[in-house]
Amino acid sequence: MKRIALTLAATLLGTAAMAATEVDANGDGMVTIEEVQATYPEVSADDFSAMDTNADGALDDAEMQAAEAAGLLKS
Ligand SMILES: [Ca+2]
Ligand SMILES: [Ca+2]
Repeated sequence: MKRIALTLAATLLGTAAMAATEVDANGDGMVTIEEVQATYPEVSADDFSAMDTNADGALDDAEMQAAEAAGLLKS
């Protein structure tokens, strides 16, 4: 049961996790300003601060999703 639940969760989260993993160069699950700017050079420190809604200095999946939804990250 546990394995099935984890597989389902991974499937459901798979799409949401894609955005962050593309930008997360070192794969630690958090996206720093350096990693954002490597993919989106036009993102300024102010833009990054606006995306980092919990102000921990890095973007998690939820913050990446919110930034994309808000149009702050344009590929
Ligand atoms: Ca990272
Ligand atoms: Ca954050």
